[in-house]
Amino acid sequence: MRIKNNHFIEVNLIKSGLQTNIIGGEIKYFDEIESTNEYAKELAEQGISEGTLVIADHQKTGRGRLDRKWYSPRSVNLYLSIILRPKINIKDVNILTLITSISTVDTISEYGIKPYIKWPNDVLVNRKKISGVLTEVNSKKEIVEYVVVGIGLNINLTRKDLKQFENLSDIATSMFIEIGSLIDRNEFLIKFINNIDRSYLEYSENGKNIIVEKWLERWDGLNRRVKVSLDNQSFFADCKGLDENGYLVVEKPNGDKYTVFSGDVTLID
Ligand code: BT5
Repeated sequence: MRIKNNHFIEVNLIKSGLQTNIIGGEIKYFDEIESTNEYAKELAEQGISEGTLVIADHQKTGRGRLDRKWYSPRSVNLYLSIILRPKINIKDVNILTLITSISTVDTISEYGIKPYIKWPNDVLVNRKKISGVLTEVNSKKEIVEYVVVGIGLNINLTRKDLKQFENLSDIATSMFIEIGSLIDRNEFLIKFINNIDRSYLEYSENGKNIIVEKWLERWDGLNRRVKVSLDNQSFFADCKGLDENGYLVVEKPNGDKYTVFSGDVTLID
């Protein structure tokens, strides 16, 4: 079955639904782009204002972390990047990824789906990935100049679509695959951006502890066994929580605690 999606992305509709303080003041929309993150970084370099959103219907070279690809077919999903200029130290940037994952979980939950977060940036449903975040930062010394938060959300993607991309069928899902009905992408985006904006404001006003707490409530990794893969080594450990900056704390079998700043963490149970 080929899905016919009547819900085009409509910038005016989105603007009229946003109830935000910071995000979405300016929206740049593209039918097609290389990568919304790449373009958002160019805009940020040129000094564009905080909260600018870059949205595309299709990405030709959508990117994941560590030079991986993000499958970005036309007219079914959401691909967007948000330019932020928080006055924070570079060590706190990970909090923005946490905010994004929390907002993704909360928005998807509004449709009767039960997602949860896998550290650092994935949102999963029934153990399959429905969304990913790529956070890129530019800083001067320790202070952040701008952050581009890029989000890919699988909305109306079908199982057939998934077969066209290497190895995705077993590890990815979409809202359509989970609930069997089409989602209005404009409506979803409005809810999502409103949620992120609220959470970002909460962070600016109250600090990061509340964000870490909310993230932990939406995480299902506590005490679970993982394989931690770093550049030059890997080891097994049990997940224990987040440190104050949002990095994963694990415990090795000998009881040593280790904080994972980057790299891959795979659940093995
Ligand atoms: C991520 O990377 O999960 C971050 C993805 C961010 C994509 C957004 S889209 C808008 C913005 N512009 C961009 O160019 N990027 C951002 P990572 O954790 O490295 O996961 C990448 C892996 O997820 C791939 O190696 C695949 O296994 C899998 N993958 C690729 N496309 C997928 C999709 N559409 N749905 C689920 N999984 C996917």
